[in-house]
Amino acid sequence: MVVKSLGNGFFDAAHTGAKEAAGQLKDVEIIYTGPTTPSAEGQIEIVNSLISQKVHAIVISANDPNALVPIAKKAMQRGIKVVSFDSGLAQEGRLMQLNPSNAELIARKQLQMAADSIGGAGEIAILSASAQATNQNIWIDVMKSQLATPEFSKLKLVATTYGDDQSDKSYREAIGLLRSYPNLKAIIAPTTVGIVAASKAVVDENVVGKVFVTGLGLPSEMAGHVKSGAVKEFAIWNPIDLGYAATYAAYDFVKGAPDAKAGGKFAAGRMGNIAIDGKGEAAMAEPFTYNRDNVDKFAKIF
Ligand code: RAM
Repeated sequence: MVVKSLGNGFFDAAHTGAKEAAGQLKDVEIIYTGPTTPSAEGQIEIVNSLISQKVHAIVISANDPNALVPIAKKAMQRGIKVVSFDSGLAQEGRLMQLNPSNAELIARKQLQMAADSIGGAGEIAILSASAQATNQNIWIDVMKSQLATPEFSKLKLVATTYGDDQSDKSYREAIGLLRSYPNLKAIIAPTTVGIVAASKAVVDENVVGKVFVTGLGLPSEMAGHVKSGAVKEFAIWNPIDLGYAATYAAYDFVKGAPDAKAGGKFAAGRMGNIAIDGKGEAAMAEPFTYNRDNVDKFAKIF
């Protein structure tokens, strides 16, 4: 399992799910790895060494949809089954991409939460992960097209910045947004690292109640910020289930399961069968919303 970067609680939770799957499948050993910062170069080096180690499968959340394709192809030529999850590889670089949910739903949910937090109108900014991240860029594109629809026409996107899924850089970017845009009303951070940093910035700049943060976060990392008032609500899918299902998908490819192909399905243990569409993509459940009423309960899980 190659993740965007180490030290990210989201991927630690995915790793927990991968280990659960390995425990059930018995003949699976998980090597959990990733670069220290989310770069394609770092992942290329890691994939190269996994090819030398002759692993059977690589389950990767990619820092760039295209830059990793040549190395992923090299792995597949050597018989290694490459499955991307969370942040996808371009179609030619993998056998399957496991999306947490549908991009449309994820994007709309975040705009809806932002709109609800600020009474439907005002300036908003996006604080994303790294600039090449496949998943965040897809969601941002959908958010931008949704902003043109009547439902969200009173939200004005004034800036999109990148904190690289690093706490310190994300924090600095959030402070920059707050100072550059005095009329800013909401920051949408479609990243679990960014949403924590943006919430802290809102508290430190004394703008709780004036600027609201929302986006995708882990209940365990966000409970305090819901209480501080920096965040009214945020969303996420279950990252444990995502790592679990991705591991099961890779297993079916390694074992040559006849349905493990575009247009087929894979068996995801306790999650049942998951369909793979014609482009080799599969999607899991809808993102779930967290607020003051339920955040503490889920904070114990992920
Ligand atoms: C961060 C990563 C990950 C993304 C979540 C929501 O942890 O960028 O790829 O899916 O946020």
